[in-house]
Amino acid sequence: MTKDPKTVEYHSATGGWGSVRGMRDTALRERPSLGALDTLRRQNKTGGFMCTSCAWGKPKHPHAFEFCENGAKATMWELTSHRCTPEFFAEHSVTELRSWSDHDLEHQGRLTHPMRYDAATDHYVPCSWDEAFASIGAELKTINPKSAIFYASGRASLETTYAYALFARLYGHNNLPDSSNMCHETTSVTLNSLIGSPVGTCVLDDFEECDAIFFFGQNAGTNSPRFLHPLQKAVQRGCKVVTFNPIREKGLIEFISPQNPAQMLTGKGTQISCNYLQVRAGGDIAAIMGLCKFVFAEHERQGGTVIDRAFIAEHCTGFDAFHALADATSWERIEQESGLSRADIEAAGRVYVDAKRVIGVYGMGLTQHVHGFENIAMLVNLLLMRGNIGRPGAGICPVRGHSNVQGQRTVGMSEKPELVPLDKIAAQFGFEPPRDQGMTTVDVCEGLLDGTVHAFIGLGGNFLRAIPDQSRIEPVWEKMQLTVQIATKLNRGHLFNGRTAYLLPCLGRSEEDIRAGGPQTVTIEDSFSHIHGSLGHRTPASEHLKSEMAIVAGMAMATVAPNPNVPWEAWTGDYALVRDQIAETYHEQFHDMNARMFEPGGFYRGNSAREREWKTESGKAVFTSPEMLAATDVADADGRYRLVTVRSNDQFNTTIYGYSDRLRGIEGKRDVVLMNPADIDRAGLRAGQRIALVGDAGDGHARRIDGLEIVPFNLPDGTIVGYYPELNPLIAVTHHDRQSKTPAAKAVPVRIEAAA
Ligand SMILES: Nc1nc2c(c(=O)[nH]1)N[C@H]1C(S)=C(S)[C@@H](COP(=O)(O)OP(=O)(O)OC[C@H]3O[C@@H](n4cnc5c(=O)[nH]c(N)nc54)[C@H](O)[C@@H]3O)O[C@H]1N2
Ligand SMILES: Nc1nc2c(c(=O)[nH]1)N[C@H]1C(S)=C(S)[C@@H](COP(=O)(O)OP(=O)(O)OC[C@H]3O[C@@H](n4cnc5c(=O)[nH]c(N)nc54)[C@H](O)[C@@H]3O)O[C@H]1N2
Ligand SMILES: [Mo]
Repeated sequence: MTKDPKTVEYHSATGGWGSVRGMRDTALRERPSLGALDTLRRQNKTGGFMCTSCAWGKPKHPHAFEFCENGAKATMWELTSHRCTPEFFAEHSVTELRSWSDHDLEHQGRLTHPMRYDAATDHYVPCSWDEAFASIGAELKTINPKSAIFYASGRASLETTYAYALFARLYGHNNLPDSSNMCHETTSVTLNSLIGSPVGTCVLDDFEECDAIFFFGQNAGTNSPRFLHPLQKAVQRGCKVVTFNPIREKGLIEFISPQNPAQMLTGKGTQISCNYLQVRAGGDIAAIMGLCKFVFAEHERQGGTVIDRAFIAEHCTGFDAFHALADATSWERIEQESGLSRADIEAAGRVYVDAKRVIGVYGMGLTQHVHGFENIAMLVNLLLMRGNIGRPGAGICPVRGHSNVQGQRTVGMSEKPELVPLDKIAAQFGFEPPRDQGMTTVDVCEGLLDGTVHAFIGLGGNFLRAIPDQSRIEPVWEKMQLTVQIATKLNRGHLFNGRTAYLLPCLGRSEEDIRAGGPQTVTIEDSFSHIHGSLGHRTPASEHLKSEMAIVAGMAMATVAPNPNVPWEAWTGDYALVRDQIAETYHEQFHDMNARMFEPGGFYRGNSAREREWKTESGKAVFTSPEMLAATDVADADGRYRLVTVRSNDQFNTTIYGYSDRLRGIEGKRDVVLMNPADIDRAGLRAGQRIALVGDAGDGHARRIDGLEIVPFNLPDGTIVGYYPELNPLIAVTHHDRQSKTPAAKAVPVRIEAAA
């Protein structure tokens, strides 16, 4: 593993003392309330609360401290002693706050009071909860329900989400996009159509049995650090890890476990990847095609023993067409499109062929592309060739982002009516739910641009900052009649308001939620389809906060006609009653939910594809023959780059904890473009120079960000990297996965211009 002295990088392993310092820096900044350490000790353990950071599984036998640097930061960020009060809003106008950074806005601390936006003074002013609910209900009643959007950001519990989606349907729409629409919606659509399950087929135990793990575009060290423990264990028992990623991400190279005193003291970690292939952005269809070609060739060479023909004959369709396509695709094109050499791809293919059980892991590096569907379909092809789906130690493993984003989809938060048991819901609650397609995130953006969206409710999140084409959408956002944001902290999305606008502060998951029926538990679903109860213990940040469930119920009661089967008050007093309803709607998966929610390791709701029961149209698992080899449809051209937007370990999405991307060696700044030294030379630029990036979508809209600093970095030619969300204005809303409409935040076509 060579080090290029001309590029910036981090010279230590992931984990280790660096991660401990990372947590300390957040603690010093946030001065979390006394007792936060006690909360951390209970994090991700039965009877404790489930981390609000990522969705990685919670093991049956947790570590003494079952949290990572990011989970600790997320908890301290929520339990901060800073408060964002009515006095703060009296001091600063909303327009003034728009010039603040994402970090500075959230750093003000927890929101304490319900607030109404007063357009006359351009300030948020305090209001009562009753006033807020009455006014929201009155506004919603005057508009066509089909023009209202109920968004959720993947954190709210199964109980709240179930009630929220029911509220939307009682009111009259399926416009229920959640953050999944910008994230793993490509997974839901692709896996559902190819293997008949919208979620991954692996469980945590599979990582104890697999012989190889193939990683595509998932940055475990930064984004799901607790994954590094099972990964390290797997490597130590001889499992091979092969990584495809344009960036040499530290966590997939070396890891020092902060839970291991010997490693901490000696500074000697575990090497993770045995093969690391720096595929160019958008090059995975080609790279995986190369792997598959190698498997076909080895099958011939080894006398027909490599491909699992029996499995394919019994379980799959489309194999022959795919075989013909692989034969017809030349290595020359594969090398050109992937940016990898045939020798490197074949060496990786050798690991695949030699392994009995293989897991395919992936993240945003596959989903957030114009041909994200085909990216994932190619990974499915590769796995199916050797029967690596539906047996222990093997499978497909999309790593989900938000802690309950998968669960929200499971319990009805979906704009796709075909994914929701609407007949069951109709019978259970005695009303006719809408059956038409609701709006995805991209549909909402387009609806805002053409003026057909009139109300937006955000159950958490920072929609306006997370979407593409932000600079075009911010001004039209304010034409809406009603905007409501339910949040813990102030963010940029709260600074653009409809004619009537409310900012409603809620409890965080680590906080005690005492209702008529006593302290309330909530539940969430992790990336492995396991359901966990979560009990908050901390004193709420302010006495004026309400739980998300109470806020949803408050809005619903003010908006929809009373329904004897939907007792909002009773549900708000005792969430167990909502769990009974979830168990009724989704009986097979959620039966006895109240009794099972504290099972160690969570209860498993099952997955048909894991059992090799394929709930697809053909009843079989599907081989796909993609028509393209590049995951983008923008041709290569002189001066055009493929921009990848990524996260640092010092942020959680639009929440910017600080300015240290320790694992990439970038400190104190985020206004950067990473570029390889040869590309810098070719473009006649120099390290440290300030430039502008401009969008190159070719649709006539100007997209530009000025003043970015060039940082030399080890990357494939033509691939450049910058930070999300700062660079979102460069992404055209039309740049999305063609099948699922997930915005394509990777391989964004851009050019470089002189800074203004
Ligand atoms: N600390 C932290 N943790 C988080 C989050 C956070 O913001 N901060 N966000 C959470 C959320 S919501 C999510 S969805 C997950 C996201 O976690 P990831 O799925 O890891 O998402 P990204 O950070 O976008 O990084 C994607 C990775 O794909 C690589 N990549 C980019 N383009 C390509 C490509 O064309 N091919 C291949 N093979 N690789 C590519 C990038 O170099 C990067 O390593 O993390 C969750 N956890
Ligand atoms: N360019 C680019 N764009 C991207 C991505 C990318 O990789 N590149 N990634 C996409 C992905 S994967 C995702 S998931 C989206 C994320 O989009 P969102 O989920 O909408 O954004 P977050 O930044 O996670 O939301 C942060 C806000 O949530 C609120 N919050 C925090 N905790 C709670 C809580 O417990 N309850 C409530 N009600 N509110 C809370 C706080 O006010 C905080 O400011 O962004 C997407 N956008
Ligand atoms: Mo995400």
